[in-house]
Amino acid sequence: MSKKIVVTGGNGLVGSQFEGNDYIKYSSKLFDLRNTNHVDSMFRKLQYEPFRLDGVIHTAAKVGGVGGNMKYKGEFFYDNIMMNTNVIESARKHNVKNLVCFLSTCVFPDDVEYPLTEKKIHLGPPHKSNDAYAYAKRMGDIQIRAYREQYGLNYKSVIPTNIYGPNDNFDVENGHVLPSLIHKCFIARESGNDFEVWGSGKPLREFIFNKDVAELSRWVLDNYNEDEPIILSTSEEISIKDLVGIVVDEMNYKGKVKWLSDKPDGQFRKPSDNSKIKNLLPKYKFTPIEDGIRETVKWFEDNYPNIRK
Ligand code: NAP
Ligand code: GFB
Repeated sequence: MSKKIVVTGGNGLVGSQFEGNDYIKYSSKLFDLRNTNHVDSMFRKLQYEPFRLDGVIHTAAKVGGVGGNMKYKGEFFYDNIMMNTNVIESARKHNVKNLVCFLSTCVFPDDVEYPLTEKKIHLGPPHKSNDAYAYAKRMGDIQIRAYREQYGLNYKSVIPTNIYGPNDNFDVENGHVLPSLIHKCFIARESGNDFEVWGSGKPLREFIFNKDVAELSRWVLDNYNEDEPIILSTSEEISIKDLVGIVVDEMNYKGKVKWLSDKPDGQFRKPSDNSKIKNLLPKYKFTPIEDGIRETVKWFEDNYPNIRK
């Protein structure tokens, strides 16, 4: 009997990168993962398929950038805590032995000694801009540890930094910084208006390409079996100002960049320590940010206007 891995959120930025016969994916239109009955029917249905369910990569989440996180705190808390709770519990009930849960570097405390390591998740409150989402995600870590301890399951969590790539959500108000910048730069180039960027440009961020996240989290599913989450990061910081410079070059934008100082800067920085994944996979080559942005811009231009936005 062949083996399959369920990818929740299979249409998303990360989920879309799991390609081939190993994977089975369902849209939220078929199973709303906030609903316990839906999640149970998804796993029950899988038991009658002509393949064996070999693991779950749980990417589904309510996700957004600093704007979305500040505006929709209730939804970001409820949707994420319900999805994680349901998926992990139903996987257990249906005898799934291996599962990867997605956290995010925003789970870390705002005020903590840098760099961020896997041991520092619960040492203080997260940054105010995304506290609701961060607390919901932190509970994924607690649930995974509890299920490992009580049930002896090979469940574990990954902590990626800011992810970008083809198939992102290019929503200019609620999306993450890179897809928002690409979309806004495109609109400015086509309309002749200024390219409006939020904040001071001084904050620092770390970015990871969606294909790298998919490859690494599949590796984690197959090879990692620890209660401590694992950070997926290049550990290379870039300022928002320099990021804007790369987007402007790649989009061939010749107009004016206008900085909107009344828009949020968010957390100043969140530098992460990637030594754990580096020690386990010393030869892994992360996609350089310039190459990843070039591929994302090409994908955006090729697919516009049929993009998520
Ligand atoms: P995404 O592009 O927004 O995709 C999320 C997917 O979740 C969507 O395809 C959506 O499915 C699904 N989903 C949302 N609500 C659902 C519901 N109620 N029921 C079923 N499915 C639902 O997100 P992503 O950027 O790929 O994020 C993947 C994971 O990485 C998330 O857990 C996120 O927290 C984490 N993460 C993301 C970032 C980042 O910068 N993007 C950074 C760190 C961690 P449909 O399309 O079918 O509606
Ligand atoms: O990706 P982002 O929205 O989220 O990046 P975070 C925010 C940074 O980019 C801030 C600047 O410093 C903004 O001032 N920025 C500049 C912009 N222009 C724009 C723009 O047009 N749109 C956006 N969105 N930002 C998120 C968390 O934090 O990180 C999430 O809120 C998640 O929960 C994600 O964990 C990885 O990096 O601040």
